[in-house]
Amino acid sequence: MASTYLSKSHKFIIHNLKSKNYLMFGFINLSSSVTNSLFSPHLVLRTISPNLSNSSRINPSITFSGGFASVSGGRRFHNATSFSKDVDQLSNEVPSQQELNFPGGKVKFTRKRIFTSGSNDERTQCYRVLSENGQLIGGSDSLEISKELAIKMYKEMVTLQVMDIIFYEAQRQGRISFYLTTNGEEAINIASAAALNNNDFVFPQYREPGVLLWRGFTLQEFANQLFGNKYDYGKGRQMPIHYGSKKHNYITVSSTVATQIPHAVGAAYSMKMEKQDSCTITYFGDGGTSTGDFHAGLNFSAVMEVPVIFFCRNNGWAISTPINDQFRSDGIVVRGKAYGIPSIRVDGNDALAIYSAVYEARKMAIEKQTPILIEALTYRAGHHSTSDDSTKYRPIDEIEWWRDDQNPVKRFKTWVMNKGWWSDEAELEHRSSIRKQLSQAIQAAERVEKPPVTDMFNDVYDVPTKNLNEQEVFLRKTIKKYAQEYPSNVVV
Ligand SMILES: Cc1ncc(C[n+]2csc(CCOP(=O)(O)OP(=O)(O)O)c2C)c(N)n1
Ligand SMILES: [Mg+2]
Repeated sequence: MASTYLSKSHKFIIHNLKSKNYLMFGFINLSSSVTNSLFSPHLVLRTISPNLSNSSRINPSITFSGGFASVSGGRRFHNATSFSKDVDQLSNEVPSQQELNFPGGKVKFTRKRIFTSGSNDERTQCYRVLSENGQLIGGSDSLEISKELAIKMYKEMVTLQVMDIIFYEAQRQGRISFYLTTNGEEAINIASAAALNNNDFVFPQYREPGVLLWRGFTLQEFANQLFGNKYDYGKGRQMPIHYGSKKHNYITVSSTVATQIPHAVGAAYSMKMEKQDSCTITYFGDGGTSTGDFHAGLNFSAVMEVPVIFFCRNNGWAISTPINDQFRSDGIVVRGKAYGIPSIRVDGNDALAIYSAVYEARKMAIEKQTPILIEALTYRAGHHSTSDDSTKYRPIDEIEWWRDDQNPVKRFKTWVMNKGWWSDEAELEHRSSIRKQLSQAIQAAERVEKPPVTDMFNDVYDVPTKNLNEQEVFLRKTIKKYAQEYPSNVVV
């Protein structure tokens, strides 16, 4: 579309040098996108004669000047000068300072045939507040964090670590079918959650259970989902780790990579229409940025100016694919600029930097009604999931360096300890209490019966289809015939 626009605009200039009988108008028809579909703003190009320019068929918010479309009141289309001036200037030798009035702002001309560099010679800087040894870096922009908040953040990071250890072991013991840790990304989980409000909707990937934990999802609720028992809100239909909670405004995890991104944009757009004092946040990995949904989501959000925070956890790997095999850009943060989105790169292992960045991002998103992109640099210190062995494709030294030297929980702990807010005794007590609670939660979740077989077939069709009915009858017969192959607590 952009190339069509350019070539048509170009033709327009030439055309008008010959004759002024026809004008070319290009405009973004925003109104139809609102009424027709959330995801289809129409960029419309039209050629009409001047006598149609006052026609009621033309969007009255569009003003024309210099032959280039300009949306009055729109913040991205402005600075039009007179038509004749453009023509005069273009017909002369082009002075180097001359600018082209183009939608989005003035563009300077140059005589130099310069291609913009595609290399990452100067990489985008990374915002950090806490040094690797847990010391506050002097002069850094950061928000004050109260003792109460800091302790809560630290305790939740530890809870997440203990959850990962215990649930991972439960999978290894064959008690649950699958698990996936947040190892190395605890600060991202907890510090970002702490900077949000509970009325902000979360559209997660699968490595952010800490956000749900922060909002009050209980260890028992986590265990119920992992065991797929009748108290699982997903009725046992999903694999473990597909948590979701209506009460906590946490949309259910979808393991289809990046589908949550356009959903978050659409929901943010509805918040904008309803003038709500909230935003959405969507989390995704570096792998998620290699999908079309990521690009469509970013572009749509920028054009529609919606309050969404895109939080990319760039942890270096998409299962066994390293980031160098995924993109050649300077990571993810630079993509924001390409789409017109304010963006920041942040140290993903620095809880204070994440907290400050997300807090500010939320404020900007709501006050300015704009999307924000955050790229957090971190490392997936665990295997991708229990179905993976990452030592097969990456050096153990690399894993250990990130897990030990760059550990986000250790870094934050040093800071809270130095403040005198935390102690080794408090740590022991907290860890052992969480371990105990988890062990009880697992035992309880295991005892609870599975959802009834009928739940596998309902909630989709008002009247189940013939083939669904047949499958249900077949499944019931099979369970009865091979009862020893099925959990004894399935209600058939
Ligand atoms: C559309 C789609 N393609 C591929 C997969 C398989 N898959 C599951 S997780 C994953 C890697 C995602 O990596 P990333 O987004 O970086 O998240 P991370 O696991 O590193 O947190 C892939 C390719 C999928 N689930 N969905
Ligand atoms: Mg990744």
